[in-house]
Amino acid sequence: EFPESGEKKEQRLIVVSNRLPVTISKDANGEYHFKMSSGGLVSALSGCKKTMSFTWIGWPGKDIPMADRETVNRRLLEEYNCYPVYLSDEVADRHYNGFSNSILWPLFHYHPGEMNFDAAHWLAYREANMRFAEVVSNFCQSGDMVWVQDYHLMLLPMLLRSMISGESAQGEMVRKELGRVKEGVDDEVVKDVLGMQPGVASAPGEDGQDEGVEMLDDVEEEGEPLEIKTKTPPPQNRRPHFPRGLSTFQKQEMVAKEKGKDGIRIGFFLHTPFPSSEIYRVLPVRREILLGVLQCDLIGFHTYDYARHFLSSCTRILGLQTQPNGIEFEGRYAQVGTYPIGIEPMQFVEGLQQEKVQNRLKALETRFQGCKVIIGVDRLDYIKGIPQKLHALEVFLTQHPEWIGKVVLVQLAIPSRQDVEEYQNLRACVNELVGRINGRFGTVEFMPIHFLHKSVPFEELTAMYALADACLVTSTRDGMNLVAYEYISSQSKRHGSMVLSEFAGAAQSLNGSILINPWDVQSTADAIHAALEMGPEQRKSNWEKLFNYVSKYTAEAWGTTFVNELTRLSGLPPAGPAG
Ligand code: ADQ
Repeated sequence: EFPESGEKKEQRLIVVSNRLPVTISKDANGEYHFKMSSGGLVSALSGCKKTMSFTWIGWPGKDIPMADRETVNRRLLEEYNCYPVYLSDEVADRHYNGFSNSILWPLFHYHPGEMNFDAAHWLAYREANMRFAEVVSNFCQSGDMVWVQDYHLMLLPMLLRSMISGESAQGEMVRKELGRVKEGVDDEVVKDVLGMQPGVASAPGEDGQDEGVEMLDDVEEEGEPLEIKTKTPPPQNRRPHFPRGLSTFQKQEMVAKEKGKDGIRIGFFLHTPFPSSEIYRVLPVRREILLGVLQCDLIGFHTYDYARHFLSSCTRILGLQTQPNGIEFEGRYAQVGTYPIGIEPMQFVEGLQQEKVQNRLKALETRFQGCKVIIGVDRLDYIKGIPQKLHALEVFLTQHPEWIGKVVLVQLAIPSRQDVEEYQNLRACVNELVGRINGRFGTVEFMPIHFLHKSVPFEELTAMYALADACLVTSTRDGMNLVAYEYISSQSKRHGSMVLSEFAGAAQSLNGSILINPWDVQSTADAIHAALEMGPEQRKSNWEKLFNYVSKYTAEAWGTTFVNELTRLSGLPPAGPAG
């Protein structure tokens, strides 16, 4: 499309993530301050920003009083290209700590035992996704690309699609249910809303209105084996008359065109693993979550296995037929692909040149002279396999006492999700193990484990990475694991060994690492030994392979590849529109 000026209209990209990359604070004088964070996603999108007009939509991390919102919103948009989605504290807490981190997170990382399903968390998850959909649908225009990030927002593609097109009744259905669910979530209402399993079909409202809710009518028309049933016919005045034989996709586009919101492409990327369908099917709302993302044009995962698990869950749970690279749903084709994320290695390479970092590195080298250093850097999360790492070190030191006093593990653990009970239990467990191992192998002069439960600044992190002779990643499941990438980027001099769990997505890419099964304590202990004893030539050749990969598959390349692919897609099934 060309605007009147004759210049090519700039492609607009809207990135949606749970948290905005800006932290807002208010000082004693009531003045607001904003601080941009430098997370991986921020650098990943730097490439797209060069060629597109770019806006980021997300939760700002706190509720802002109504009276201040206008000022805060304006500054966020003008200074940071950010647009906030406000959530009440309770919805935010249940959405983030409740459903996202106590239900989806454990399940997606093969910890069903840690999953605490709670109907009120589910309602809050839907409500938060609905708030996001409202903000995004108001914001977006014809031809926009919307890229939704991660497991916090898996209903958003469906809700957004229904809002921009007004075609699918699902969004309205959820809104109607949630309209009856006031904050504080009443148990009777929860029972009422969830009493309509299977699927998400709703009973007609109790509030006297007989506005029926139509669910996935086209899917039934097209003979898909979904269990969801139409309850009552839709009110005639809500939908235009469509010529016979149009697919849902075509109908959605017709309505969206009238609203000036047609041709909007939606992408979704999952940063965690997508588990095997045998694990995924444990989720009480397994259908809803799948249906939530199926309205996308492009669905991305870190690895081929995650993509395959997603497709087989669609087959087994929704009865849909899939292609190796996607799935046709309601006349739209959702392409499914693998887009392994990376980092910006030059940030570490250049960071290492800074005088401050060099001075710190020298000081650390003096401190640890005559002693090899193994580094571990993890959020304190049960998926990171920190207890397994400590057990393996204990076995290694028991079997190789000649190394006692000659190797230390520096374990940096960034505090994470401390409001969730499982994380508090993990912290106690790790503290106990560190104490036990240090008590057993330590002396007055020497401690085998240096455990820091805090976030460390970039300069310190880079110096630690450069110092270490080996890096130990023992995740029991991990979408990708960027720590491995950061370590490799900081090792141009030492060529340290990378010991990497085969259960981290990174294991599929980082050829040149020593792969381990963290559940196998003996082989992990053996890998620690091999890493420490490896000769310089082998280390150099491993590192060159690894660094080559890390330099090529950067965060920026990841963002650009995904967005370019999304730009290319029409939403139509490969063989043309169905019906
Ligand atoms: P995370 O689970 O957070 O990310 P990871 O990819 O390893 O895991 O990234 C962690 C980041 O936190 C790294 O940049 C690291 O430097 C930093 N960090 C960790 N501990 C720190 C400490 N003590 N001090 C300072 N910084 C620290 C999720 C998925 C991953 C996936 C990413 C990106 O769980 O599997 O790789 O998203 O998709």
